Amino acid sequence: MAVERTLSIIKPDAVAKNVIGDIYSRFEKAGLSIVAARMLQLSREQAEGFYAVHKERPFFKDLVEFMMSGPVMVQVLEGENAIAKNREVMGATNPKEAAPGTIRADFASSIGTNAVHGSDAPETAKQEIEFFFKPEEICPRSR
Ligand code: RTP
Ligand code: MG
Repeated sequence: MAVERTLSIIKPDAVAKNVIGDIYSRFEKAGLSIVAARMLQLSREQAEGFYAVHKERPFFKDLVEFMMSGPVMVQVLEGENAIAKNREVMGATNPKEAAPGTIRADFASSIGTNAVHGSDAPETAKQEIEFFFKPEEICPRSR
């Protein structure tokens, strides 16, 4: 299996719940290493730019407002099969459909307020990592 990198965001609701450490622990237990991280408050431009793929969707405005509503923790996760593994640990977008023990089952309150983001494919992972981090800000664990 290939070593991959993926972009993860702990969204404002989960930061406000004070569960950054709990979520980091789940990543690490799943074999994912945090190789870059930054806390920031997204500007409207950043939130709209990051979710530009959804700009025609009815939930876009609410999504942007929510992502700007408080600080987020942004990290690059590295490990074997990291993109799929992170999405497995996250659980389904809608917490009502998320498997027990997943981050969204435990911390998300609705489909819009759903605790975490994770890249969904190699190409989007690359774009999303570049959106937040310069190459020299990433500290690879693998050789
Ligand atoms: P994410 O991008 O945040 O990791 O989530 P995802 O892949 O599981 O879901 P995606 O389809 O990419 O949607 C992005 C985010 O938009 C919000 N959403 N709201 N109200 C709605 O029907 C609705 N649908 C999607 C969610 O917060 C979702 O995470
Ligand atoms: Mg998505």
